[in-house]
Amino acid sequence: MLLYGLIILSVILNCDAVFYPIKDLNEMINVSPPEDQISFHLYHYTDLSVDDEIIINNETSIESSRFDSELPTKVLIHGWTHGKDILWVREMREAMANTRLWNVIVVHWAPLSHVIYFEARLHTPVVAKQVANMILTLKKFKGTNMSDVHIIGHSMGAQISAYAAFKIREHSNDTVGRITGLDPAAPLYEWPHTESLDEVIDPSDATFVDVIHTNARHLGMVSPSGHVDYYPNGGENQPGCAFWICSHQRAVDYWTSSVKNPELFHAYPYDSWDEYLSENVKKLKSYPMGIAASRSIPEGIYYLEVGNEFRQYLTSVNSIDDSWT
Ligand SMILES: [Ca+2]
Repeated sequence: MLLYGLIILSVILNCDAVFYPIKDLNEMINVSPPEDQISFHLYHYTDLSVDDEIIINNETSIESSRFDSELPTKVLIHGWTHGKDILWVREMREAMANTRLWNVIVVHWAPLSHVIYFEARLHTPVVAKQVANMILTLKKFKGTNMSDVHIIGHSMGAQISAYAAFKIREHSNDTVGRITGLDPAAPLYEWPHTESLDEVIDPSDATFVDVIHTNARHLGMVSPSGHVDYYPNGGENQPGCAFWICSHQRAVDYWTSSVKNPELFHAYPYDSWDEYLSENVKKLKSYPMGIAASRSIPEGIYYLEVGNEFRQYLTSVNSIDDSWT
């Protein structure tokens, strides 16, 4: 019954999942996925059409890459059914690499993410472990300071970010500088409820944890799970979206557009969305959402209205624009 329930869940969340091969439940739980199906790709503004693969414990792969040890490092992690070359990852990595401010490394775990949701969830600890190993490889060969590492993950990738940071601390006692959760996945993380937060994003995972909720209560977590939690348009449904998956994807659109214009989003620390809406002229001080957020922002929850102003910063809107007019 459990397996059938999980299959139905996968179908609800993504119709493509019905085409994935269904393995025996015992095989899913007991067989560890091969670690070589997770790879790491550095992108550099000098030529964004090619990447330099970073290989765990392989100094040559780093020395021959365009990794710059003088710059902080941003690590991007996709979620379920996605991979490094899906449109939103391409657009995000290019926007970030073009700033020339950071090393930009994309985690590619597509071979393990293109399975039913439950099986992908079982793969995430291995992905997180390898992300931690990759980051510790940078520390080992390039002296990367963990406080200069910022992991950005969408959906299941946000949860992997948190667990990778947990594994880094477990291994080296270092705390990662920042984690950004872009609508962190709720199914099998927030519901059903689990007591342990080891594999779930929370403020203990990094010096600064910021979270953007765009499909809260559905595909994304509703609970505040960072030092700073943003709920654009109330956090549950986004304008132009008729389906959950569209609102869920909006978090990456908002993030990438904030990279292009760090002053695009102004959020306010109201106690609720209704309170935000009730005050036409905002009396409270605003704070940035997106790339410009930092540990200096007072901890708490933030609300803001987002219309279609972000679209001008994207070559195409990655979400399913099912009702946008
Ligand atoms: Ca955690």
